[in-house]
Amino acid sequence: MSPTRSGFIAIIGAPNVGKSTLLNQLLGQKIAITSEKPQTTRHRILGVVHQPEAQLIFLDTPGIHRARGTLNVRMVEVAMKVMGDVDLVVFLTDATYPDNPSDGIILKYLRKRDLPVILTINKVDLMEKGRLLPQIEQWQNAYPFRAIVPISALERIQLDELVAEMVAVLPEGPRYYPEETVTDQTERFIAAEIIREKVFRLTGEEIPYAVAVTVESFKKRPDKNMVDIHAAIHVERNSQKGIIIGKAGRMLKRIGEQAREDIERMVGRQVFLKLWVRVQKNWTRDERAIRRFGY
Ligand SMILES: Nc1nc2c(ncn2[C@@H]2O[C@H](COP(=O)(O)OP(=O)(O)OP(=O)(O)O)[C@@H](O)[C@H]2O)c(=O)[nH]1
Ligand SMILES: [Mg+2]
Repeated sequence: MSPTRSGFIAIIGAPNVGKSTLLNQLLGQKIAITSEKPQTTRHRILGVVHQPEAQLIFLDTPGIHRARGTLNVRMVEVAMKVMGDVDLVVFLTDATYPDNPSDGIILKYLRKRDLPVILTINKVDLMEKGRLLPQIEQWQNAYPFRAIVPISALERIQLDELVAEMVAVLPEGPRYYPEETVTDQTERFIAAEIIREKVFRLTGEEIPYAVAVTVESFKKRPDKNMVDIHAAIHVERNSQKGIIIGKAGRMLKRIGEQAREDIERMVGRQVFLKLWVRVQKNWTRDERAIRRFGY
């Protein structure tokens, strides 16, 4: 039997390029929330792929960009820190956004390090093949990547090829996690994230960035196949509270219904979800509040 290859792989990229979508597809399971709005991911999220001869430990990260505001700066710091502490970086870009200035920030950082990097051009399902070649050439001249792999995370195009390239770069090593480990996140944390995802997906431009979710209680009823979850949605202003609640409470109801369905799928039980909205003035600029919300 050949020895196991294993290691930690950072999924790095500008906001909204599809990092969390890629992580979920590689795992075959949804552990990271995704949305069409940038700055969806706020934590480092670990997911483990087990193969007969390899173990790949992925770290999904917040999108790197020129950050303004205390919360955004914190998120970028999280991503930068992850990048400095892995065996391999998967640098994800968006084929439909070739001259993304955030890619430039990442390149600059990579050039200062001596890390193996695989460039992964995502969303090729939205592109004609011919338009991809000049992009690949440009990237080849920009950095000595170990490989350049065009993929579609959403349509699962070329994901096996990408994994093969990653395994080839990883060193021989132990299995760091037991076979049954998919992530280090708790169900309680993922439940909070799912609620935040629904806010991101259902509300307009301004609201998502002002939102944090905390699960105040998460209790499995011993007698019934049921979980009781109480969670608070925090916003920065009264006007935002009004939008989240919606006319006659309709928005909050939709958020709750959609979140409940996803959480039920995750825990495999019926869920009773109680949501409310709290105003915490300007929390995204308040160091202490940011920490209290787990960022
Ligand atoms: N067409 C297409 N859309 C994709 C693909 N991959 C991701 N998306 C979409 O791109 C948007 C962003 O995806 P995410 O996975 O949330 O992106 P992210 O890089 O994690 O974003 P942040 O966490 O905000 O940095 C979502 O609407 C996805 O459905 C792809 O291969 N093709
Ligand atoms: Mg993400």
